[in-house]
Amino acid sequence: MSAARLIGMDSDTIPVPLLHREDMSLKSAHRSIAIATAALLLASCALPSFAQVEGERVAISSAHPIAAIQDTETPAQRDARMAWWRDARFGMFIHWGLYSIPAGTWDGKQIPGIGEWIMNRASIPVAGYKALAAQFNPTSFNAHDIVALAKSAGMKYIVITAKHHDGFAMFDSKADPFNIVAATPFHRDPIRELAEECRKQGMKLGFYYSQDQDWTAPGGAAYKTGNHDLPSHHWDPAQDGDFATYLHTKAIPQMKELLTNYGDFPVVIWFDTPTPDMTPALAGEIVALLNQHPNLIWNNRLGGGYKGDTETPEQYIPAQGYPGRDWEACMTMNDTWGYKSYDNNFKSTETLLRNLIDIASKGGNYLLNIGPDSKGVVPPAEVERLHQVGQWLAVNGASIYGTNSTLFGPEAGSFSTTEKDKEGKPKFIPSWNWRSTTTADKIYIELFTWPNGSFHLDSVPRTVASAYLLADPKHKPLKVTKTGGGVDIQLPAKALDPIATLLVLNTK
Ligand code: FHN
Repeated sequence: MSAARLIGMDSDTIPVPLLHREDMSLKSAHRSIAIATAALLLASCALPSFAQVEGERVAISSAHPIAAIQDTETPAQRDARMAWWRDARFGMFIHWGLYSIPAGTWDGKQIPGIGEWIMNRASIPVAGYKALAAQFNPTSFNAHDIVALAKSAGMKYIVITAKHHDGFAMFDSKADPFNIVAATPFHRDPIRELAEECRKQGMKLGFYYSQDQDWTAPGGAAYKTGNHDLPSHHWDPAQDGDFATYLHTKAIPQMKELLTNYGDFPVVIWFDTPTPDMTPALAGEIVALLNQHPNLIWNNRLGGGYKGDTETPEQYIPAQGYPGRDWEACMTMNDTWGYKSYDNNFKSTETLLRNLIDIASKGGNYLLNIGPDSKGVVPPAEVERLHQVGQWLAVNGASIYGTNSTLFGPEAGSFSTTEKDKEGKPKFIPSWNWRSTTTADKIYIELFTWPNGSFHLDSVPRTVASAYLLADPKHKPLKVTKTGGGVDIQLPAKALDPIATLLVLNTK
């Protein structure tokens, strides 16, 4: 029986296994009963929540053992708390850890899948994996350069893996010795160095923390890959133990460290891969901690029925965003989050920019990943693309930061009448001619395809007073002709940018 069924989720909330997310673990019948009991208390309030890996749904509930800030704040308080994040639109995700040493290869074999999952995918024993720490000496890591890279790309916040599923803390932790300061020859705390640099350079900093999966701490959860056995999906007896004990002795103490040792940071806690191990009661203990930091933003991946602040579509852009919900699409530049030496399948700058614009036009944020190598060097292909994205934003950023979603909609594409998506629903086929973002007195039209002569809108819900191209330093007025409820804007013969030229409509 799937874990989801055991905890009484309705059919709308059963996680659909995908890729590495092949199954979820329950460690014992005893725990199943506890989860089922908790679920019975909450089942009447279950609401579906979407947006993690495409096709997957997780259960959320409107009743919680410990109320979270999202349950108690007023809409105005929420708007104030989310304001900087909504304006930011573009952030840097950093996946960096011990997995950057094997970089996708173990025992001479290239291990399929994402690089940071190598311990699980190659069934590396705990002791063998932990031994990597003695080799980890990323002397080329430079917090100044990484923050400057994010700035040059036009990113407004950074979220770094403080601890990924491998259990290795990339920060100074007194709660657990398997960390970068205590267990490596590096002896430095990159999280502290990044926090200091972010403060200097005016960047916001958030921490990713794998609260549920931990493959090196006894009792930590593990998703199934390959032939890892039920009920725990562990591959080494050293992983066996009690989940609540893991949470009480490692995860919660480490989250306390992260929430108290870095001054005004983190501004975001980015949870990941919740399993049924995270009962509403256990998640409530984490929420009690989060509640002590009332400005914090946290995502929908805590588990235990909490919806958090943000939907987190991963590696895809939803057809219409999530009206009424904050959301952030996280994506890789190649096909891995953690560094893999032989993954060169990088997306083009055009694709990255189109993604950013598409996401902004639907009211979301873009969290774009970099994966530094074992020396702390960011792959040059990533640096190059980020600089190019930043060059576009330096000219056209007004159409992205602090904007709202489109007033139109059909320009994004349409649903196929024949093809189905991963959930069996009509597949969304994007169209790549243009997108639109808005502010109170402007409509921005991001033109991917340059129209011949003029750009036409059938209907505009505002009065268009004038128009110009954002990349034109003189903002020379373009001829605007009213046509019924719509407008025609006369354009020059050539686009000003090969990827996206911004047509700005001043509106009343
Ligand atoms: O398993 C992780 C994965 O390694 C990576 O961290 C991504 C980022 O969103 N989250 C999980 C998969 O959903």
